Amino acid sequence: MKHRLILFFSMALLLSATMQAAGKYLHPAPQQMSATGDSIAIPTDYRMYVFEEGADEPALKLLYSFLPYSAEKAGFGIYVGARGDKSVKKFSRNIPQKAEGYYLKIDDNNIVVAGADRRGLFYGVQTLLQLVENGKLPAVEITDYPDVPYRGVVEGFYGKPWSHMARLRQLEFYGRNKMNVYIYGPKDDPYHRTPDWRIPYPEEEAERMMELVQAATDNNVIFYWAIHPGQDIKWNDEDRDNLLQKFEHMYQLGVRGFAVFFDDISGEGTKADKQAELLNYIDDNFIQTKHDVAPLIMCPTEYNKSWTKLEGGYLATLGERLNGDIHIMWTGDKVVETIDMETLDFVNPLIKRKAFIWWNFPVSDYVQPHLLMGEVYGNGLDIKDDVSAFVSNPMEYAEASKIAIQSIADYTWNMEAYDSRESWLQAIRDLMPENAEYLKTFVSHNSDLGPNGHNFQRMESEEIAPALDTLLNEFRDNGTVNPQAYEQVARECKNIITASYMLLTAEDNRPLAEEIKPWLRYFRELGEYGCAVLDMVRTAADKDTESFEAAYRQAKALRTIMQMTDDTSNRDHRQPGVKCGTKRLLPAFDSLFEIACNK
Ligand code: 14T
Repeated sequence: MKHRLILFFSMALLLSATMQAAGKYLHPAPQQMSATGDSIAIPTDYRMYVFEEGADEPALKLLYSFLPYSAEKAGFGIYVGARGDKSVKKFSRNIPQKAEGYYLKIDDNNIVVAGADRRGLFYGVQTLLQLVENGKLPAVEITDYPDVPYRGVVEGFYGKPWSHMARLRQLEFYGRNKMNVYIYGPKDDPYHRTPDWRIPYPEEEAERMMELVQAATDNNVIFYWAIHPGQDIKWNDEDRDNLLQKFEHMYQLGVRGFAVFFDDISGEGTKADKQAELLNYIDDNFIQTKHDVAPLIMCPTEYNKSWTKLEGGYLATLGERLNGDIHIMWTGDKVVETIDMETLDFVNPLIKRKAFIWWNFPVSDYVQPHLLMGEVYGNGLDIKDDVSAFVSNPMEYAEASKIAIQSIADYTWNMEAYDSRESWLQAIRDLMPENAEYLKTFVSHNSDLGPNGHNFQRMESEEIAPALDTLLNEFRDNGTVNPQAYEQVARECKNIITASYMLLTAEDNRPLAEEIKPWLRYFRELGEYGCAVLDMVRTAADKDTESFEAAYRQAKALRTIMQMTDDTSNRDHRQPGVKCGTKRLLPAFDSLFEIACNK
């Protein structure tokens, strides 16, 4: 036993040392991985053993983009396939008995990528690509599979729907991050909601839908199309057929996943028995008869605990009546809340199945002036066996949402290994590889939601917070300046200004730079305001009245400019404006300004 433990720890050490030496942090983290030796150069002479399939198989397309097919006789063998394929028969014992799992082995003589199924194979190839560094591949053995069956995104926010280009970029990103669902359901697409849910897409939009479906397929993502009929649906045969006809239209466009949302409605449409009857009908007469369609998903009207009226029996009715294979969405104890075991202990028995989590983060449609680019934390790390899915409702800013989405990918793949900070830092590096330091500065001060109707809170500016507190307290209480704290805050203000113009002109992710442009301008003004306030503090402490006067006037002007930017940017019709640093920076600067004026 003791020896085994020692062996285990030395293996673990070897593993972390080797992976670090290889400079690689795989994400999502594999379930099991061991480093087995030195790295190998990416082979140039090899023979590939591949399963027979059309060249449009996504796993192969991806593989060939990096190792072109070769049937040459050579010493090095590359074995690629999924369980049941002749090409990987030798390794079938190594393939995990888990949906979407894979076995990956790299050594001096072979590369083996063996999936439990086609999607698992695709994920194995994704991992292989991620392992490449400087023309080398580490010798490793990996056994991997996801914790949560469905992982992905529901485009389900109010506000400007994502652009076509943004969606194409997302789908590729989901594939890379081993996410398998995208649910199309933007509240402001008229063909999704009342009253036009009955009408087929015009030709141009239909064309784009087909492109999206294709992009999803290429990335092994299930494209779900959601309908939101509840505000005006009549519980009669005519509307039932309208809905089925719309689904048939979407099926013709290539859609193979369907969802019906009954959230945020009032009146007749909210009746559980009617909803269940309709959904079972759709399930029996459409989903099941097509044979190539993913399970039906529904979003209930009472989609969170705080809105649940147990006496009314709404959820119990759904739980009892809905066909067992229909998924029921759930946002948690509130509209916006983290998910833990207690959340699921409440809902799962009621709905008689595992909840399909619709997580309302990083959606910002209720706090439009804020960007939610902070760490993803607070969800239970022990809930993998109690959810059927975990999908994120993002911001209308698709690129900016990728920080949270990538962390949700990491979390849902391997909860035990999930480290919110590491995942966040990696997401920042991936999003803007050339400007990661600047992006980190920006997002460090862009996660607070401010006061909001859902009372959801996120931390912000944690690294600089102690210095801000020290500076503020000593200046308020004694009129003195703490030199270390002052230095640290001054440096951060300069970093903020630098980050702002570096990101405005960054070339490594133009779409992101465009999305966050108004915030970048405001961010720079905030940094400049901070510098001016620090000048006020210093000159006040020095009793240098003349310099203080100049600093005061500058700070005041900059604060006015910030207000102007807030008043003229991001003209959302409900909640216009831009805000950054609302949790710590801005309140601290404003307080320092006040105190300095009263000294
Ligand atoms: F379907 C639900 F799970 C859901 O969350 N629905 C909406 C969603 O589209 C929106 O993006 C999200 C965040 O604002 O919240 C739900 O919408 C609401 C929530 C409210 F509390 C709309 C009005 C509310 F008062």
